[in-house]
Amino acid sequence: GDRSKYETAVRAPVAERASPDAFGLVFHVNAPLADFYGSITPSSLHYVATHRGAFVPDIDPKEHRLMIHGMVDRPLIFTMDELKRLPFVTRQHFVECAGNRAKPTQKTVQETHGLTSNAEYTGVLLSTLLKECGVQKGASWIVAEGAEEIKGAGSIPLDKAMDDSFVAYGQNGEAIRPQQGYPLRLLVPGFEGIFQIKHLRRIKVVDKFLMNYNEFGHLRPEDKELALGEQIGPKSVITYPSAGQRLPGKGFYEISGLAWSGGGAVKLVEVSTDGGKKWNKAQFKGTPQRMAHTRFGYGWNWDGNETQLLSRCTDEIGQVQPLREQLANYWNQPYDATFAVTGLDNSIQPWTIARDGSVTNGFA
Ligand SMILES: Nc1nc2c(c(=O)[nH]1)N[C@H]1C(S)=C(S)[C@@H](COP(=O)(O)O)O[C@H]1N2
Ligand SMILES: [Mo]
Repeated sequence: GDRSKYETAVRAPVAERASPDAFGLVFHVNAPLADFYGSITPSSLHYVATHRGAFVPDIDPKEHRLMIHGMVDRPLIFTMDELKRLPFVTRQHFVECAGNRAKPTQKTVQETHGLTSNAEYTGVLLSTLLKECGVQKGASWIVAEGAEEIKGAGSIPLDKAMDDSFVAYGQNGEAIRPQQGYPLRLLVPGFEGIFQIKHLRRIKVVDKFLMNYNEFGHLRPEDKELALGEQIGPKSVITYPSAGQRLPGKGFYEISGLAWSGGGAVKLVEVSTDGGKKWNKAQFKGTPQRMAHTRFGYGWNWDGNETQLLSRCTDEIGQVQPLREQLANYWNQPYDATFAVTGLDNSIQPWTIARDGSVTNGFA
């Protein structure tokens, strides 16, 4: 059934562009992270991102095909029914757009971090399909393509395709919804959102990195560096309390938030309630999954004074979420209010708590 009429959380278009616009095009739409419990994003509230405002295609699953060709011994075309006969996996993964970055002007966690969501997906490992086709010696990359007029093709290293990538037809227990790629989407766990190709219809196996639609921001000198640059770094954000909310008074609050990393499972989340002087170990609510959001909590007694709340994620390969100052330092830029993060922004988000309990963006 429908949710209670008292529950009003909705997705909201990014500030830069109305959605749908005058032509009915849907651009990037943020998920209301502050209204989520646990770690699964309900499908109806999953963020949506499209290439240049692509229309969501109306695809009849009976007509849909996935073609695998290129450097393979047996090029194959799969129907949806054929895919569903094969061994499947069910795994939780996050998707995050490279455009998910906090700016000083943003007023809620939906605006600062709403271009990520997490769901349980069901589908067939790409390795199962690729082995069926017989990948030829010398192959090193795949190109994957969606079915809309803007195909959004992307190059993915063959090692990643053979490791944990899969083609998903299920999301949160039902068929993937049209905005998320019905009837079939590619999941490349931990890579930035643009590689999670929706409405997947074609995979070509090739022997070098190829320039595609998706590669406009990924020109790097060397294959390995290029592939690693597409992996989301360790990241976390406190969703309660977060900007736009107001604490009714001093006393106990369980701080709650989400942590994730493209490098694997979250190993540690620390919370600071004094602007970063002391870091305290947060508690996981459930077992952290690889490349998936993990819900964390930390019990806090607010004394009623002004302070800042921060969270910091460390993943299983030892990567630590940086402060914005550290990112500026890394990119050799001065750190001030005008600093905009180069590349993917996984910096620590500060929330300022005022004496009246109001919570605001610490970058403001
Ligand atoms: N076919 C297709 N795949 C696509 C896109 C698209 O517009 N078309 N958008 C990409 C972008 S930019 C992102 S961030 C993710 C967003 O996934 P979501 O809309 O399910 O959140 O899908 C990627 N895959
Ligand atoms: Mo994106």
